[in-house]
Amino acid sequence: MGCKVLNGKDLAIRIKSELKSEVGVLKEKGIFPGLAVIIVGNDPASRVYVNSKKKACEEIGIQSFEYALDEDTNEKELIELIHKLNDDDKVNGILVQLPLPEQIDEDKVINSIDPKKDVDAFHPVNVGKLMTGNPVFLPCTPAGVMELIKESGIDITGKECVVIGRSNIVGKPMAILLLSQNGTVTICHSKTVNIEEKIKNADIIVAAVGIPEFVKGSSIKPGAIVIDVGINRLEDRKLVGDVEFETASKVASAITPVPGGVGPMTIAMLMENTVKAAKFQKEGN
Ligand code: L37
Repeated sequence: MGCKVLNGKDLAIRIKSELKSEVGVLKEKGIFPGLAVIIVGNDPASRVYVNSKKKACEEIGIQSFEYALDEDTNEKELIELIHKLNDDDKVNGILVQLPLPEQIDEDKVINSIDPKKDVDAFHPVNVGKLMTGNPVFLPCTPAGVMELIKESGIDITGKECVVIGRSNIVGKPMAILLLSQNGTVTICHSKTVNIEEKIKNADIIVAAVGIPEFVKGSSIKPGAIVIDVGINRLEDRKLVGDVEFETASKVASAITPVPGGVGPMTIAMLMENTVKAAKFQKEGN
C-alpha cells in the first residue's frame, strides 16, 4: 500500500522561509517582530526547545529576548517580569516555557500574559476564542498537527478522529481544531474503556499520551493517518514517540516520524503566531 512519511522538518523549513520573506516586507514598513522567551529552572528538554525557538527567530529575522530565571524564582517575580513585557512595545509575543517549578502556579502565570501577546494561545481568552470558532492565535502543537494532516492530502470532513490525551496544551485544543474541520472527534485518556476499539476505528489518530510506543501497528485501521505528538527519551537516550513507528508505518497510509515530525512544526507555528502578533499590534487590533 505504501505509507507516506509526513516530514515535519522539511515542512517547517518551508514555512519558516515564507515567514522570513514576510518579515522582510514588514521591516520595510517599520514593523520589527519580537518574541520574549521565558524559561524557569533547568529542565533539559525545555532548554533544548527554547534554544530551537531562539534559533528559529534568528533564521526568520525575529528579535528574541531570552529570560532564563533560576529554579527558585517565585511566582511574584515571574509575574512582574511578564507585566513588564506586556508593556514593552518591542515585545510582540511572550512565551513562558512550561512546565514551571512547583512553587509557581501555572494558571496564574498564564493569566498574567496580555492575550494579544499570548503566542502560545494558552490564556483563557484565547482558549475561549478557539472554542467559539474565532481564534486569533492557534496553539502551536495542534496547529502544527493540522498542517501535517493537510500534507497527507486527506479531507478531515466526516472522518473518525481519535485524539489520545487530554492536556490543555495538546489534547483538548487538538480535538477542537479537528472538530472545526468537521471531523467526528473522540478524546481518549487513561480512564477510557475499550481504548483499543476506539483507536482501531479511527481514520485519523493523534497520539499525545506521553507513553513510549503506546500505539502499535496492530492497533490501527489499515490506511489510517497517524500523527505522533509524543517525545519520549528512553534510557539509552533514544528518542521515540507515542507510536511504534516500525509497525505502524506498515499499516498506516501516512505517519509522522519522531524526531522530525510534529516537534519542528510546533516551532514553525510559534513563529507564525509571533509574526501575526506583530502585525495585529501595529494595526492596533
Ligand atoms: N509553545 N511549546 C510551547 N510552549 C510550551 O510551554 N512546553 C511548551 C511547548 N512545547 C514545546 O516546546 N515542544 C516542543 C517539542 C519538541 C520540539 C520542539 C518543541 C522539537 O524540536 N523536537 C525535535 C527533537 C528535539 C530533541 O532532540 O529533543 C523533533 O524533531 O521532534
